[in-house]
Amino acid sequence: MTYETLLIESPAQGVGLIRLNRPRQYNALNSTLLIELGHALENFEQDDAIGAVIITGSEKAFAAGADIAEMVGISGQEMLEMVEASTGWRAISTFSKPTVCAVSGMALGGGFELALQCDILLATKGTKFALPEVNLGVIPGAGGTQRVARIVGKSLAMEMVMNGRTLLAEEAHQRGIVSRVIEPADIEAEAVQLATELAARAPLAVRAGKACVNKAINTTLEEGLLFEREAFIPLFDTDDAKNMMTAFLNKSK
Ligand code: CO8
Repeated sequence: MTYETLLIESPAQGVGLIRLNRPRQYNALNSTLLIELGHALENFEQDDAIGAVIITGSEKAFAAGADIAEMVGISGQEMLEMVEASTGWRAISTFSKPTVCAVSGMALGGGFELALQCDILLATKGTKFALPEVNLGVIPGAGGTQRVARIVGKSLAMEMVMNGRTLLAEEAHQRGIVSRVIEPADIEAEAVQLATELAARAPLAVRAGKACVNKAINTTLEEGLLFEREAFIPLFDTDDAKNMMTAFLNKSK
């Protein structure tokens, strides 16, 4: 499948890669890109050969946010219609397989919000993360205020949302936004290696683990523990659990 704003690659067995590809606009997320992203994710969701997906951009930019040229002058109602048509947001938030986001250059506004919806964030040294929507008279609208506040805490989240404060990758790493900071030359290889490992693991266990961690971020401990119990028990009925525990005891693969 070819897209106008995305490149789809298959860098390793079991791994799908989506590359945002609007180089002249710093990969700004226009409606076409967000619809194509929804389509590409849906294809990977349905493809049993794919166990993990990488989302990345270019060395210069992951994405500079929503496309301002599309938003200028539109009404709230028109924005609502645009959001509802942008299937990529829904697709990333419901995607069941693991996603690795490899970010270089900058992840601003909606670009940062897209990265925050991936499961594991890797960033190159010096990459800039920011929610600069306030400079345009609006606020983040794809979960940025909620997700950033949950990760970094109130005070820094307030600076980022109300004052557009930028975090470099190193600080984003210290604050738990990013799990690894990597040399620019190595980020893609590291993302592929990580995604390959994830794709090779027991898929039902990986998906259950993803769902549980996401639940932890969104609910009380009590509800989260119940959710974990409900995800944990059925895994004992899977062939993977039976075979992998037997293999461990037999000291075989
Ligand atoms: N949208 C559209 N075009 C953009 C964007 C953008 N977000 N960012 C850059 N571009 C375009 C520029 O207009 C310019 O186009 P042209 O060459 O035709 O003039 C080209 O990219 C290069 O940009 P610059 O000349 O500005 O390049 P610089 O290197 O000087 O600066 C920056 C690069 C820092 C990326 C700068 O362009 C910038 O600050 N961009 C805007 C960043 C921003 O404000 N992002 C937030 C957007 S709002 C948002 O994301 C809301 C999300 C809500 C999602 C809700 C969904 C549910």
